Amino acid sequence: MCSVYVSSDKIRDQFSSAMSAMYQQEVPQYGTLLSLVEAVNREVLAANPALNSALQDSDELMRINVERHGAIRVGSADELAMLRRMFAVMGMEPVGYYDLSAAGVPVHSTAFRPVADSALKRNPFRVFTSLLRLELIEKVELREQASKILRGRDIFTDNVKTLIERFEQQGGLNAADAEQFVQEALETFRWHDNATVDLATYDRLHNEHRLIADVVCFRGPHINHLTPRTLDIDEVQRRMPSVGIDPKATIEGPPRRDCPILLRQTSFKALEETIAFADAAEGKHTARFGEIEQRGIALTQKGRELYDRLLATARESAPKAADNDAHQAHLAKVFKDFPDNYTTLRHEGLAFFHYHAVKGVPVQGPVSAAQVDQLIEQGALSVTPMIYEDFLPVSAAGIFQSNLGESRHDHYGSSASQQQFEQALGTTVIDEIELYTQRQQASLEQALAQLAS
Ligand code: OOG
Ligand code: NI
Repeated sequence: MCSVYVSSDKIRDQFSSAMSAMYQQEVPQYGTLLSLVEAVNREVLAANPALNSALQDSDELMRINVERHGAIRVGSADELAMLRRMFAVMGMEPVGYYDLSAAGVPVHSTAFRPVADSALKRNPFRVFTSLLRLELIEKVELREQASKILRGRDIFTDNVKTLIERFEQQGGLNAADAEQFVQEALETFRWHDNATVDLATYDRLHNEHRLIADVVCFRGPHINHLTPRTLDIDEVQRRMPSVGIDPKATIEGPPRRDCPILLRQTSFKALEETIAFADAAEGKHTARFGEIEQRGIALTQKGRELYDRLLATARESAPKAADNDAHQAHLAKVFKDFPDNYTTLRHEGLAFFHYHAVKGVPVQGPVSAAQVDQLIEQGALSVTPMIYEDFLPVSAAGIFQSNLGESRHDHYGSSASQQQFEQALGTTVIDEIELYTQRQQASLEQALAQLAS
């Protein structure tokens, strides 16, 4: 029977495109950034036919044009739990746990994103979602005031809540409901230039931490950036000033390599925005910024440990350079210890791959997981890098901080609390490494079964 329901993949695709259109209206610089990224991606593909066909072969070329990640920050367990249900309508699940308190940001986070190969191919839209940790506010009175303000708001429209319940009861939404869902869900992420509190309250919360004011003083968790994916982040960073965009000093993450790993990111600061406060006072607030990312291969636990170790070595052996070229040169030197060809990355179990059976190549000898190298050599089996779909806590801290201006908080004494986060969320987060492991295993089994048949 043909389903009357719209697929979650389609709803997510529609939502991500509606969000992009809304953000383009809200933050014109985002539109400028999209054009720049598009132009650079086009040039990279034209100059590099091998990359072009590799991306085409791994079905990645299509998704790059629509690929975005966004970020929001919410204030309470109830808000986070309802968001989980909202994202589920779009086939997005919580993956990974990120503790930012160690970096002086009073939040912990997860990424809502699709998990299946087919869903990622269609549109890998992700939202980095942070929950404010009110318990980290030291002043009891201020903590209670913040908590009271948050209790008084509802960041979801009545209609979206009805549609979420309908989705859960029916197991899907029809076309008209799906369309309405997209519009209503968008409201949660919209910017409001009027605060719900008076200027004095805003200032008190802002003095505690700028992020606390951002979460507590508005009607909803406005989307604070929407990030396109580039194929050459160094080039985009270089060209940003020529289109009037001032990037942060350095690119976060690993250095430029022949085989890109994990995730590289850079951001620019958004302009100060005028806010009308509840007591009719006018003030300024800076929350929204722009960011670009370049994605590479996902690393295994072993690969990730090597990455973390080298990154720590780089940070210890030299303070972060103010200049990106110097920072990159230093990183590149330290990362010489990280193999930079796919064969070694695979042999040493440092990264994840997709396996594919190659049609029309006669197979010699047995077909089994133990024969993978021989089958690859014969040309019967091919491998493509599995893209990293997640985030990096150290990079995320750098992105947060570059947008927090001078009002820095050194660190919070508290430690990570995944359990507490999961309790608020109403479910456990998915372990990202386990997910990559399963996908790699499934692709290998499928490819071997095809070769054996
Ligand atoms: C999120 C910052 C983290 C990323 O790409 O690592 C992030 C935020 O500022 O809310 O978006
Ligand atoms: Ni981001």
